[in-house]
Amino acid sequence: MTTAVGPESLWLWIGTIGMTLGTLYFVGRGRGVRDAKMQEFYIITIFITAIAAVNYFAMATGFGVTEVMVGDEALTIYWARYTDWLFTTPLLLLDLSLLAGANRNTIATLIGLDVFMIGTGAIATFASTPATRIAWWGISTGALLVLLYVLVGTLSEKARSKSAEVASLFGTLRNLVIVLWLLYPVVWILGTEGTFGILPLYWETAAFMVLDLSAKVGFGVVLLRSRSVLESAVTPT
Ligand code: RET
Repeated sequence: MTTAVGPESLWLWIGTIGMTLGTLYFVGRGRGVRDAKMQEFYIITIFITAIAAVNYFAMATGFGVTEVMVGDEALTIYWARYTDWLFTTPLLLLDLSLLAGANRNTIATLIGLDVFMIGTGAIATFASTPATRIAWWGISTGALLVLLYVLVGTLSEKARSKSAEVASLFGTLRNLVIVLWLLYPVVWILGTEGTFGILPLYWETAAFMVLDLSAKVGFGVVLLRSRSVLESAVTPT
């Protein structure tokens, strides 16, 4: 089950290499961390980039790609994005939740909304008429907006009860997530999936690669930068 991959494979290979290097870097940083609570951050973050690395590899080698007919037009669909996002976006939210000291209900709400968002986004991607594609995109984007609302409300309030440095790190990561995550539905709708034909597949693939590397490797670098901040995050106050 392999499909010919076009010139956009350049970006998919850069994504594969970037995610692999990110994984190795986080493994290196995590060595020697003994505290079980602190290890959680490293384990989660390592899985985020490792899962992305294999999905990028699947896309670059033509496994993670298929065609979807919309009317009489055949769209090239990189489905492995969705298997990547389905697992990695909940893990990113888990990192943020642990940092903020969120309770179980808040974590479940965030991850529930997230899976709902990626699931309905996948339906949008495979739907066979432009109108239904846009409708599912709207449903998925609605879930994203509610998710970000919880991030800004409940989760930020939780983080404020932590030490000043943890609250500040949380604020940085939260803002990064807000900006980057909002760009995904924009790239989707302007790209080939949106069927408006504004952004060709080549540039869409480049845009998703830059977003994915920033949202995963960039996020992880900022999160794991300071051991002392993480230490204070896992110390009960
Ligand atoms: C889709 C299309 C439908 C509308 C929306 C989307 C949102 C995707 C998001 C993806 C985030 C991915 C991340 C990857 C990790 O690096 C599915 C594109 C709202 C928010 C952060």
